[in-house]
Amino acid sequence: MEETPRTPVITIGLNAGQATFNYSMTELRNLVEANNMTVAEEIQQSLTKPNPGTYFGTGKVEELAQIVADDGVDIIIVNDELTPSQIRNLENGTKARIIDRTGLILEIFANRAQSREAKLQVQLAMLQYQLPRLHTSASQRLDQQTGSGGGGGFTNRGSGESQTEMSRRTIQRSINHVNHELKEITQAAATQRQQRERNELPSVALVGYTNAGKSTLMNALVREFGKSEDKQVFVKDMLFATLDTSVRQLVFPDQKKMLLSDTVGFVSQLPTQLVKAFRSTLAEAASADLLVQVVDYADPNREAMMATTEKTLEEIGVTDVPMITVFNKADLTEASYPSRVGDQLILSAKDSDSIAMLVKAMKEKVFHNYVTANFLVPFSDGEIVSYLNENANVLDTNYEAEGTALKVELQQADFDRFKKFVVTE
Ligand SMILES: Nc1nc2c(ncn2[C@@H]2O[C@H](COP(=O)(O)OP(=O)(O)OP(=O)(O)O)[C@@H](O)[C@H]2O)c(=O)[nH]1
Ligand SMILES: [Mg+2]
Repeated sequence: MEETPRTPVITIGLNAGQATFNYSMTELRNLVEANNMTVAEEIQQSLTKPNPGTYFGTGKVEELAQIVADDGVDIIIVNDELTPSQIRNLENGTKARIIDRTGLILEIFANRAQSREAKLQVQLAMLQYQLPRLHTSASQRLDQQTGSGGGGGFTNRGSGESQTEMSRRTIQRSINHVNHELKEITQAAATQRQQRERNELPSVALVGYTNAGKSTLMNALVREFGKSEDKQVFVKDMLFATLDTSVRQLVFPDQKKMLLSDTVGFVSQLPTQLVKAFRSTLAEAASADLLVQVVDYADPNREAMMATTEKTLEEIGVTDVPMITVFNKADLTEASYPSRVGDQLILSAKDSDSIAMLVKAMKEKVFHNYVTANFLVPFSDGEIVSYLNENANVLDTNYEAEGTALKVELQQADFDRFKKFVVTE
């Protein structure tokens, strides 16, 4: 397949002395490439406070205009979210199209969305991003119209206003429409989740910075412990490969079961519109019994990426779910793996000993309400024996005169249900 040529762009960031500045510019470069563009020139301006009108200082805007004219690059990507009027003023000053960080991330999500739900969620976020912008840019046009004098001031104002109002109404109507459709989809998902919760299976959610290897880990676990008909999830070396939540059931050789979910990755300053729109996708993490934070151990910016993940989890209201941290891609580093210290694991998703170590750690964390007991089940209650064989870890079975004698490791809830068959050794 022929690659479409990447569109060259200029990136620019405001350096206010924040420790994360360089990392955020690297991240912006990755976002640019994820959107099939390439950075022709990277510029920064040291300024403690943005200029309210143009975000950057007047000199910098002139410099940008010069580069645009000289290099023929006509898109400028700004590292932060700008106000609508800042975007407009910069566009006027540079004669280039301005895309802010939020707009860029929204574009990437829009290009990646596959499922109906993801598409609707992105659409909702985009509409919500447009709404205030539409208002201001339209009223600005209005100012220009009235300011330009001439006899038509009043009528122009009138038509301008009604046009804005009309566009606003159209967008608002679309928002309502999308919201309505999404509600139906998410209600179905919530019902499924409730059903699963009733099944009392513990749930584990893979979370973390985009491209860390969450989906690769999910696939490795499903390959070994999933049902044979379970599909593999999409894996690719790119930002935001996953935009949907997938849930799979894992069954271990001792009959213990858990639900594992894989979801959208994070990036710093994930637009609030997106976080809100993807709330239902991210709900899986919020309701999990355990989070597995996946970190790209081979990335020099991993500390900042972890901080980003923790901040995003806080933003979506996930604050007190226990967590283990997986430093993944150890095969690309000098570290020996797999290794584990407490709740921190260094491993590689491509290595089977690593997967075994991860499984052991996850099981320790979620299967703590298990007990081991001896049962004597009368032959007339054969269905209980079947139930235990399917749902518990039967360690020993003997057929005796009075019934089936079993030694079983089982959930406390099951133990309570079958208490009357318990015998002491
Ligand atoms: N060498 C190596 N590569 C890995 C490992 N785990 C994942 N990868 C690669 O890293 C890239 C991203 O993996 P994904 O599993 O798609 O990452 P993700 O965290 O699901 O990313 P998003 O869905 O985009 O948030 C792919 O090219 C994987 O093959 C690993 O342990 N070692
Ligand atoms: Mg993924």
